Parts: sequence; structure tokens; C-alpha cells
Amino acid sequence: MNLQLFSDLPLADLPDAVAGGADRVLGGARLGQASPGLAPGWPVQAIAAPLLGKPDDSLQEIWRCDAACAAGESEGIRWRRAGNLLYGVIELAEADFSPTPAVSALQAASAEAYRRIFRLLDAQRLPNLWRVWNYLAGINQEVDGLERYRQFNIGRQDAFLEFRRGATGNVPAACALGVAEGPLSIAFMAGDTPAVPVENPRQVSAYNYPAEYGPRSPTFSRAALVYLPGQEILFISGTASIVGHRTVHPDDVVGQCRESLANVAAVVAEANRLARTTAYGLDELSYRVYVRQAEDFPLVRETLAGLIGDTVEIVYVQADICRHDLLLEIEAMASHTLETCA
Ligand code: 3EB
Repeated sequence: MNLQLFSDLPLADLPDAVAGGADRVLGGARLGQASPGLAPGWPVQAIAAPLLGKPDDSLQEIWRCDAACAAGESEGIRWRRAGNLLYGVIELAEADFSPTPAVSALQAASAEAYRRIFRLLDAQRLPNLWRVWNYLAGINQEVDGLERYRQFNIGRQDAFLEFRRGATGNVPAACALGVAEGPLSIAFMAGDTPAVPVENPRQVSAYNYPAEYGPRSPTFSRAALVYLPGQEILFISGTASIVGHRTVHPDDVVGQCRESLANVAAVVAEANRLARTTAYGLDELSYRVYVRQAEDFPLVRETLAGLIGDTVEIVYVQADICRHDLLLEIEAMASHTLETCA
């Protein structure tokens, strides 16, 4: 089994990378605000956030494997599976959930989305959630006294606990970003073997954040090492300018950029202690960088080019970060061949 990410393909119906092999596409994402075009046969996460530095404002990402995929739909989740690897996408409209004085529509939708994901993974006997991509509208808006990101965190953690999954330690790599409008959108990858969670010694684990960041902690690990036959994949979660549990360099986008990359480097170093293959390097990662204010983009690009070079693959997206004082967030992935015993 081999899984490969194509992170910057045009929005053509069948890009060259998949021509003749659409059944080998596990799934993907479409980013930008250009018209999404015809829906392909695989599950796609639509991320309606502007792209930065791309005049046509659109791209698609594709996860391609070297085996044919099985496809299905379960409780509104579109998914595909190749061997013991599954990718799915769920979108829930908050309007379909009735708020109560105790539970906002977003909290209810978040819990329900994760419950459906866990039911699918249990039914498919692929219980290990490896990587989750979360997008929601108005992430920093305060509604009924609680920021919407914090409402999402309650629903997410409730579902983990309800399904007897711990909410600390063995939790997936993730990101959680704000877009202008649209449904709660969650994409996920899961497998038959547990991910190896990776934390960052420079940061308090997010699942241990103190209550000043919300009534429930976020449920994610700083990175995850996951294994397919013959392959090791490193997923680095959304990584921001946080040291300990505090935001550092408020109002200083260059400072936040440097600190975020220092955190990515620390996570990579920690992953390299745990990895079964050769060490990962910052210059081999494939990056997605979320920038809160579009006008900061040139400075962010210049700063990152100075730190990791300008030949590195980076997709820039304008999105809201889950703390109002964070100006950017960096996520990344890489893959290594695993030497298998003869
Ligand atoms: C942080 O480190 C920044 O809630 O799933 C990064 C990655 C962040 C994932 C999530 C949030 C999440 O706290 C925010």
C-alpha cells in the first residue's frame, strides 16, 4: 500500500495525477473560492477560504493510493477505503440542530459529527482516528457568552468520552480553522493500527490546556506517526505561536511565524525520536499555512522562505485561527518508505 498526497492540483475534473485511476483516489479537498466544478467520485472536503498567492484562487488536494478503493456513505459521511485505510468527509448544517439553553447548535452538531465518525469507524473495524481537519464558520465569534471554538471543543470532547475514547494522550492530529460561512465540515483519516501520538516539549499538550481557554480542552495531539504497509506518514497538527499554553508575540506576525516554525521543528524533533524511518527534515515537509489577515501574507511568505527556503511546497490559505490573538497557523505532513523485513 502506498498513499501519496498531491497538494496543489488544478480543479480539473480528472487531473493528470489521477487520469485513468479515479478509483485509486482515496479522497481529497478543494480549496479557494473559485467555482467548485463537477463533483468527483471521491469524498471531497470543500474549504471555502481564499487562497493567497494564487490568482485563480482554487486548487484541489488528492490522496492517491496504489490500490482500488471501496466507497460508501454512512449517516451523511462520504467515505472511501483502501485496505485498512479510510478517508471520510462529513458536513453538518447547524440550522439542523435545535439549540437548548445548555447546548448550542454548534456544540450539538460537533458532538453528532464525531459520534457518526466513531460509529462508522467501529462498523468498519478501523477504530483508530489518525488525522482530522475541522472547519467552522465564525470560529472566534462569541455567542451566548461562549466563543464558538469553545462550543465546538465541548461537543468534540463529549463524543470522544461517550465512545469511551480517551480525551487525552491517544488522540488524533488535527487542525481547527474558521471560515466565513458554511456548514461544520470535518474530514478524517483512520486506520486499523493506533497512531503514535507526538507532543511538543515546548508546549502544554492541548488536551491539558487550563480552563482559561474554555470549559473543555481541545482534543488533539501535536502530531501523529501512522503506518501503512511499507510506509510511515507524519502528520503535524496545526501549529501556532504558543509557548507553554500562552500565545506569544501578539500583534507581531513575523514573531508568530518564527515561533510557529520553532514549534514545528520541536514537534519534528520529537517525532524523529519515535519514528521508525530516517529523520524527517523541515525542508521535506508539505505545508499548509493559514494566515488570518490577507495583508500579512507577503511577510509570512518572506519569513518562511528565509527559514526553510523557497523550494518547499507551501499552500497559503486565509482563515481564522482558533484564538483571536493568533495571526497564523502552520500544518504539515511527510511520508517515508518503511523498510519491511524480508
Ligand atoms: C493550538 O495549538 C492552536 O482544536 O483541533 C491547532 C490544532 C489548534 C488543532 C484543534 C487547534 C486544533 O491550540 C489551535
